[in-house]
Amino acid sequence: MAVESYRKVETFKESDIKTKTVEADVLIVGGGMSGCGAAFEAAYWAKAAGKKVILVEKAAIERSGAVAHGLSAINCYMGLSDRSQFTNNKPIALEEFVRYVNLDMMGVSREDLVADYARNVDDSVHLFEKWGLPLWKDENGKYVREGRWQIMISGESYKPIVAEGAKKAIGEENLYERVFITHLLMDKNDPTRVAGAVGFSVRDPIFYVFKAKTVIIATGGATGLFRPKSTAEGMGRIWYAVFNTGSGYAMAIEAGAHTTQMEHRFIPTRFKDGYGPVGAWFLLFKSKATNAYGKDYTENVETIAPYQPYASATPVPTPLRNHQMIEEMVNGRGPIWMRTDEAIGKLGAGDPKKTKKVLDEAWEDFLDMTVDQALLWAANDVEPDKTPSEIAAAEPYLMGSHSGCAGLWVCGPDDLMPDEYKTLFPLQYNRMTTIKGLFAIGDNAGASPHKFSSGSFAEGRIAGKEAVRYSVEQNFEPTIDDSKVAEMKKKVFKPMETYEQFKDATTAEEINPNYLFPKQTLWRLQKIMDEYMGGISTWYRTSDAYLAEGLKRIGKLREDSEKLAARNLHELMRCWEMVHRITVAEAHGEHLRFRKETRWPGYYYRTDYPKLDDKEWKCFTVGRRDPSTGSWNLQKVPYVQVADYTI
Ligand code: SFD
Ligand code: AMP
Repeated sequence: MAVESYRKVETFKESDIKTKTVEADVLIVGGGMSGCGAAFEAAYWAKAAGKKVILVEKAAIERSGAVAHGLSAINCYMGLSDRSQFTNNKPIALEEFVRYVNLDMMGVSREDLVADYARNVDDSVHLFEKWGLPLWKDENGKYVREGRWQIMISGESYKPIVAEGAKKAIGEENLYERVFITHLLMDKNDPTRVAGAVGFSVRDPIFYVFKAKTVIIATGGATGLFRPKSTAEGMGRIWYAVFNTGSGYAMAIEAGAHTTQMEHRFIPTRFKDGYGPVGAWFLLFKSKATNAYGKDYTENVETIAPYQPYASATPVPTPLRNHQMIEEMVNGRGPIWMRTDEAIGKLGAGDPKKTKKVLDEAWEDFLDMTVDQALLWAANDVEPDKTPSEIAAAEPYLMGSHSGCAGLWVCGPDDLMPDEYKTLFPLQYNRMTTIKGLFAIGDNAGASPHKFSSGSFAEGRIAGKEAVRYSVEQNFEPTIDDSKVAEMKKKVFKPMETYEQFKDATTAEEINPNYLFPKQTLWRLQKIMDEYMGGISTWYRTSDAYLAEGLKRIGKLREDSEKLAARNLHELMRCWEMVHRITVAEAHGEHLRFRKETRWPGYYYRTDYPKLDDKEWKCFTVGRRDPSTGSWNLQKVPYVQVADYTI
């Protein structure tokens, strides 16, 4: 689509919009890493069972989602080839990884889910290699490890390679691209069971009704909730995928699914302004980061001493590493510098050939994954072997696949899921949410972080297989309430009607008391979240009183979102992205309010409960928004250690 067409005014009356109904057994929403994994695996089992799998994506899967512009590492790879180790109930060989993930979450994670994707992930990585992804190899033909669990790739084309695999598996005819999903459909005869989803084409005036026995949500995390550091012409330059606007979370919440750990967020430490990731520098190049006075602040163990036993973990948990850095900045010892010059100097050891190799790898790291960072270096004449580069903590992102674990409560594998969880939530299909037939994967599955790209794909495969099993075993035909669908269609296209109705009531299009555009809604949301819910302007600090006020303001914004206006289909998508973001923001606020402690300093601080409180809060928060009243109910769910390790 040409740039002009985003700006062009082309509204449609609801009556001029065609409705297309598509039937399937398994509907996958989102064609990112986890969605592609789900498609690949579901297609295999569906073929044998005579079932139909479709995938719906708001963009084009070849370059969509977090991996759209490539990656330079696969951050989840176990390197365990002997699968016979996993036949016992306990994930013996994976204990080290599960321990690492759990400590990184400051003691609270769904170890059953973590062990489950981890025991399956290697196979997916080998598949990527078979499909043509170049993995770095050393002189002995072994993968080059960035760190203990991370391996290096030349991954600019990672997503096209993975997408091709998924596309071939399900068949082009079952792929619906540039279709934005807005709502889930519940079954007419059983409102606790999912029966499909609705959405619209962002290119043509078509309303889609997808009728399906089971739905897998794979729409990534939620970005753009908080005011970002990038402003004005840099707006939109953030670390995580701008395309991921919390759709899966929001749609599941609106349908009454249980959420977990939605107070959790990820604050990535990144190269300032370009958002270049730091992992390769810390782990592969063994770089140090220092404060303005040249001191390696990670040696400041007293800063994190109050957060034992987690502070003694190796590596120090991600939030605590952030905390060490933030303390430097807050106390006037910033800016913080990644000592790229020293690291390259050490690795090059005075040998020009060696130095050139390291330099090439350093540039490739960004060119493969965060091309903007490479451009920023080039634009500023940065020679990383000569000068250090500034790093900083970014704005918060809600996600469940990186070092963040916000998401939905899902069923674990039968052999690993603790009885406590089985009793509380009697679910029978791995990765199914508390809504019958609705599965959640990747960023959408909560309390199970560190999946990254590969683990998300592997988790998609787990869910894809289970969704087909569900569609075979559950003997029902989804029934759709036609009058509800008609209502939804009206609602979905309302922003266009609002615009047409009121556009002449102003001489300045953007200033109109009758409507608001999505961008204006975005700014208002980001201001509320930033100032009341622990964004960058308060150094991630909040309290009950601030949260209460923030939630009140989110409530008003939700009311006003009824008046969103759209001038074309693209802007209509922006409207619905905002509606989804508002629901996720509310969930975040409710969960933050419920957990009365500071469990993840460096991610956020409760100034009224500044301490970590293992006695009361070493547990999951689980929430549910009542779909009919909109009120939230939160509960504690005990954390259960599954793997055999000691802290
Ligand atoms: O360096 C709708 N990630 C990294 N993973 C790694 O393995 N190695 C790395 O090097 C990584 N790094 C990294 C990473 C991400 C980013 C942005 C950068 C650097 C700059 C993390 C992984 O990418 C991430 O964990 C997975 O991709 C998560 O998978 P998933 O499936 O949960 O999300 P997705 O891939 O973004 O896909 C979501 C899809 O949904 C679509 N979508 N479609 C229809 N209707 C709607 N309403 C929709 N809403 C969203 C999206 O378009 C997208 O296709 S590093 O930092 O660690
Ligand atoms: P990042 O580039 O920050 O996304 O990190 C990539 C991978 O390296 C993730 O698995 C991180 O958890 C890990 N990582 C990043 N920095 C460090 C560090 N200083 N110590 C240990 N692990 C790290």
